[in-house]
This record gives sequence, structure tokens and C-alpha cells, in this order.
Amino acid sequence: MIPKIDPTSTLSWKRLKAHFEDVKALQMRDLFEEDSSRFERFSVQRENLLLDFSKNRVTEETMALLRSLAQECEVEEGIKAMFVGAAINETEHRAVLHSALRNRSASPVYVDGENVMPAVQEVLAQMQAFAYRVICGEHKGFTGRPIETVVNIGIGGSDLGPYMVVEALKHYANRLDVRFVSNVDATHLVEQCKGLDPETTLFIIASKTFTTQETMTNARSARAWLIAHLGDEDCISKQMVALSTNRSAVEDFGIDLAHMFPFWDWVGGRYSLWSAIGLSIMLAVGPDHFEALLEGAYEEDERVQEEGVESVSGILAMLSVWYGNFFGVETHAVLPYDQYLHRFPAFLQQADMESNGKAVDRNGKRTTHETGSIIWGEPGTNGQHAFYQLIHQGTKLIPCDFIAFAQSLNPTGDHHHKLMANCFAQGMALMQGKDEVTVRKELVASGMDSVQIDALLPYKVFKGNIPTTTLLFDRLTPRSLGQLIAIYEHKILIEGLLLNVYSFDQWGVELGKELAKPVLKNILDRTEVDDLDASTRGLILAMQNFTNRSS
Ligand code: G6Q
Repeated sequence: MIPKIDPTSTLSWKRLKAHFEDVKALQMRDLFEEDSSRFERFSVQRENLLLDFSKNRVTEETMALLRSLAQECEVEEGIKAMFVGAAINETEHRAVLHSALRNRSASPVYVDGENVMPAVQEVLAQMQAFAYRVICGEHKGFTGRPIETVVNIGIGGSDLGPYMVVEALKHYANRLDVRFVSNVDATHLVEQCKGLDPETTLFIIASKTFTTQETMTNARSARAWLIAHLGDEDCISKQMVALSTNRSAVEDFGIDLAHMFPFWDWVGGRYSLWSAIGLSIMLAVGPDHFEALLEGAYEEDERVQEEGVESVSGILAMLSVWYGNFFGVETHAVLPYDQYLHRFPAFLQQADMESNGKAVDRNGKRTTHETGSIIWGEPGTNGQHAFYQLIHQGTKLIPCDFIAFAQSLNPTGDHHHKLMANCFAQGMALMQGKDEVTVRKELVASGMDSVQIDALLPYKVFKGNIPTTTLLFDRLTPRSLGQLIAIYEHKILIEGLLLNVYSFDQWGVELGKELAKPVLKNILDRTEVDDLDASTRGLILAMQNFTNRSS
């Protein structure tokens, strides 16, 4: 089973606390000056990937203490438990095996004594056969025309991952136009379907449970749209497919079971893009690229099992625990310097915050330490002209991850050199800052008098010493994207193991699913809304009044 060690009870934690007092004031620019090999010692160089974590507020001793914390917390045992299919999601009594979906070896993977690999391969083959038929135009819509547009209807884990990957791999896209609808706000469905030809549109209903309110509402409206335009209920069998674990609900909805692509309860929603939930990806870029995505992830699965906390994922996880618990950092920015990754921060936000946003530990006790941090970000360089101001000069310490690719997929003039220059310059500036002496020199050189200089100087000083970690890949390919995603998935796993939380349940999400029901009932019934609090009642009544007035 999964170890249940409170990190704060370990000797390493106490040592880290004392060590923090020694190093908290250290300036990274001094650490670089004192140690010419700092970059080499705090970076990981692999064939197609460089992890540079030298611009972090750590010393060799910090890393050694974090490693020994991981040892005391038996992180390696936890990693092993996940990969062998133990039910490490204990609150839901489930194994956590997204790794089995990308297992490229011949080794079996057991859940409750059953090898799941034949079923995994069978579904992959089913997806491939279907994807080839749709892409080459062999799978026709109800009126005999080939499919041109695919609309994935899903939310949360059944949307964010596939949407992020489809956007990230646009360079590799084929002729199909693949779109996503998630919000229960009809505007999303209406706008995404605007101008679409109902005869050539395929809907994918992506829902693990096939009961999620938003998805089922959108699915019903999509079905009505198809039937209204095509005039026959039979069109559903050609133009709607389902990705789910819930066979009977798919059948009840009226989708042909031959067009149901199953997966299993050991695939968590936010880790499901590798499963049938990835059908939209496979349709967008083709089965070969989807396999390359799986291969990239598999490489990281192998690495994390071999290297544990020494892996790229392990280092990211240890740094996050260090900042969250010793520096009191609350948020972490993820800043991809690649336009194709514009949905990556949103994807990671769910993956990380839903996994480690917990306050009860694996012993059922409230934690006395900090757990998951707030993940946010936007692609560079856009963020530089917006929120980077607060990172540079605000009152909060915000560690940043930069994600970049050495080669552009769209080489055009000097765009890429400028993009990379901005990425590297930001890391440098955040680390070095700009001290008073330098600012004063610049202001003197600009011809200002001493009164003007004294007035302006404090605003132009940058304290620096802001940690950044850079992940630099050679090129954005399906394989490197698979690596990138898996690196962060395993960062989340290891951080959760260190923090002693259950990373693979999501009771907060389940609560959200329940909460809307009584409110909806009151809105629909237009009855007395006595059982709700005064504020909610007031909002419902105001909504009803506004609606009545305008109707
Ligand atoms: C992910 C969460 C959540 C889930 C959605 C959609 O880990 O559990 O985001 O993916 O609520 O659920 P369904 O796929 O069941 O519709």
C-alpha cells in the first residue's frame, strides 16, 4: 500500500526548517558568482531535453535534505505502488494506472489479478481503426458524406487534456476540424456549431461517468441539433460516438455500442487523455502521432521508476515542496514560450490543483503543512506585457517554470530568436534584479538631477532573487509533448507522496456536481426557495424578476 508518513514528523523536515533559516537570505546572483559550475550541478541534460534548475534558491545541501525527506517519506515505495496497480487511490478504492495506457513494453499490468494490457490494446486498435476510417473519409455521415468536423463534448478531465493536446499539435493536424465544447452555457455549443454542416459533423461525447450534468446537457442539445437538421433519429448511429466507462448509460442515450470506446475506473479523469478520451487527439493528428505521444510519456514512466526523485519530475516536485512549505509561497506560474502550448497552463492547473489541493492527509488528519499550490500562467511573451510586473516587483514570491523549444515549427525571420531571447532574458532578470547602484548610474547618465533621481530610484529597483526553472526541449513533437505532460504528471505524483495527501481523488469536484441540483430545482420549479440561504434565495428571485420583466 501507499506509505502514510507525515513529512513534518521526519528528521529531514526539521533539518530543512533549520537550513531554511541559513539560506533564506542567499542571493542567487552571489551563488552563481561563487560557483562557476553551478549550472552544470543544477541542471539535467538529456538527449532532447535540458532541465535548468540552477536559478532556484537552493544549495547542494538543500537538495540533499529534500532527497532525504523523500527517503523518509518512502516516495520510491509510493511510485512503485502506483505502477504495479495497487489501489493507491484509497478513498475511492481504485488503482491509478494511466501509465498502463502508454505501456509500450510487453510486460503485463495487473489490476485485481487481471492483466489489463489486452483490453488497453484492444481499445487502442478500435480507436485506430475508427480514426483511419474517419480521416480517409470512409466513415460517412448519415447522408453519405465524409466527416469534416469533429466536436468533442466533455468537461474537466474529459476536455482539458485532449483540447490542450489538439492545440499543441496543430502543426501535425490533418484535414479534420476538431473543436471542443465544455461549458453548460449554451453559448459554447452554439458558437462552436455556428456555420457547421450537420451532414458532415461528428460529435464525440466524452464522459467517464456519462452522467455529468454539463456534458449530458450539451450532448442532448447536439443530438437534437443533428436530428432537427437530418430529420431522422438514425443519424445518431453515424454521427455520435461515446467515450465512457458507463456502457448502460451510453446505450440508454442511444449511441450505437459499436461506437462506444471504453476505458476503466483506474483511469482518473485528469489523467485520461491517453485513453479513449484521447480519440479527438487521434482524429486530429492521426494514430501514428498519437502513438508517438504515448511513447514520449512511456519514456518518462520508465525514467521516474528508475530515477525516482532524481528524475526531472522528482526535482520539480522537491522544489515545489521547498517553496510551498519553507518560503511560504502560494502560487506557481507556468509560462510556455510556445504559442501551441497556450492551453498547457489551464491543463496543468486542473491536473495539479485537483490532485494536490487537499487538506486532509493519508491518515485522515488535517495537515499542518501546506499542500498543492495555485498553478496559473499564460504563454510568453504575452504575459510579459501583463502580469510579469507583479512577479518582478510585487510583494509575493512567485516561482516560475519556463517551457521552451529550441527549434520553431514555423521558422519565420527572426521571430524564434526573439521569443527565446525573451524567455532567457526574463529568467536572467528575475534572478539578477537591478540594484540601486546600477539604477542610479543609469539615471545619472540620462541627465536627471539628484532630486529627480532620488524620487524615481525606488520604483526602478528590482530586488531579483526570484526562482525560475527552465525546461528546454529540442522541438515540439508528439513525442516531446508526451514527455512534457508525463513529467508534470509524475511531478504531481511525487509532490503528493511527499505531502502525504491522496492525489487521485477529487471530492471537491464531486461536491460541485451535487450542489447545483437543489438550486436548479428551485430555478426550474419557481417555487418558494425556503431551503436555501438568504443570499442564494435573493439571487434566484432577482433572476426570476429580471426574466419576468423582459418577457
Ligand atoms: C478529473 C475530474 C473531473 C472530471 C469531470 C468530467 O479528474 O474528476 O474534472 O473529469 O468532472 O467527468 P466525466 O468524464 O465523468 O464527465
